Amino acid sequence: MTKTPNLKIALITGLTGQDGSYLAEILLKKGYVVHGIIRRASTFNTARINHLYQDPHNRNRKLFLHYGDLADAGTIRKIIYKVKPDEIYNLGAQSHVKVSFEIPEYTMDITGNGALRILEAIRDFQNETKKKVKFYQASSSEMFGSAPPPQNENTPLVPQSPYGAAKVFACNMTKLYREAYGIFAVNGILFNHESERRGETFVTRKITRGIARIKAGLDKKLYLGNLDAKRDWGYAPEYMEAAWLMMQKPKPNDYVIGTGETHTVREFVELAFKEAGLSNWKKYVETDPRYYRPAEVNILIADTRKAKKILKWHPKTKFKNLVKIMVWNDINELKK
Ligand code: NAP
Ligand code: G4F
Repeated sequence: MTKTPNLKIALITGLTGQDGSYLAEILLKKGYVVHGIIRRASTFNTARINHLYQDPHNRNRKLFLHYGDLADAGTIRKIIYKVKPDEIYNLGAQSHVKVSFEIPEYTMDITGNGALRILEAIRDFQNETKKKVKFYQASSSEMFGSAPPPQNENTPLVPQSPYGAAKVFACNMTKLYREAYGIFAVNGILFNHESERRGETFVTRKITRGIARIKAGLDKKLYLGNLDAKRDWGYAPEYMEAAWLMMQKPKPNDYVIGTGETHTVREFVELAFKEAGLSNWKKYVETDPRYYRPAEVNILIADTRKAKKILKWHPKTKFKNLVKIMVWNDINELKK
């Protein structure tokens, strides 16, 4: 791999996901060369990054894609040795909490062990080449589980799902490799963040897509699970800026990122229907036990004092505006 002098090189796992696509945009704008690991699929999985794609024949291209999988240590290692990244962002995961109850072992392998595979490769790469590589782990507020809010970097981790437990493992390994081997490794403990690119089965996007379909006359009902759960919802692109900031500090550390505000799923539903001009949401929404989880995280509220003080990071998009952005995006998408 030829290295263009003075350009920082980033490697992103989970490039094709919501966060990976925003992070790639941010890093390309900052002048990075970006490498992303993507999974082979029988259908295209690159919709979120198609606008960033650069022809492999373009000699000045800054975005490179590599096939790989977090289950496959050998390929991950090969890519790291080939790319020689300055910064690795591990955003790849089986990221759906409800699904993690159905495929717990797989979730642990990808969401938990995936991080360890990268850390081990970094350890060897640094030892052999003496080149420093920084590591970002996409940790999650789901790790707090049943710990009472507000939650910060010192709050005990009491996960309530296989996904949460897998993230705790990856978070602990990240801390351990920082302390034991001196690797620049950080945990970004991010609370729920949403956007127009949010996966369609997470509750916010499920609601806004459902509303668009009801408004267009395609569906009559929207079926949801627990409407009483409370989440601290922010806007995804701002959270990826925070991830980058953590990697630019002189010393590695862990940071909680969120808005400090919490809302029930019911509040999201009510506001989103109202925004779309459908005033009586109860006419359209039904609860279905299949969307309930065997264990639930009841309430999340971020205490972001550390990020505000050290990273100078502040959330900008308020809850009401986030709902508005997502509702109109889905209504307009459907019209297209
Ligand atoms: P997402 O949209 O579900 O994206 C997950 C990414 O991981 C996708 O690119 C996916 O590839 C990839 N992936 C899945 N399994 C993989 C495997 N076996 N090997 C390699 N890549 C694999 O998630 P997101 O919302 O962008 O979240 C990014 C990261 O932050 C995740 O680790 C998530 O757990 C964590 N997180 C998210 C939030 C949030 O609110 N969004 C909050 C805290 C932490 P495909 O496109 O091929 O499926
Ligand atoms: O949108 P959700 O599926 O997100 P959840 O479980 O909070 O997880 C997300 O945020 C985590 C950060 O805390 C990330 F780490 C994780 O990767 C993911 O991005 O569900 C939010 C709430 C839950 O309480 C759920 O029980 O909405 C409730 N809910 C109610 N009805 C529903 C539904 N969730 C989904 N997905 N689908 C429903 O029909």
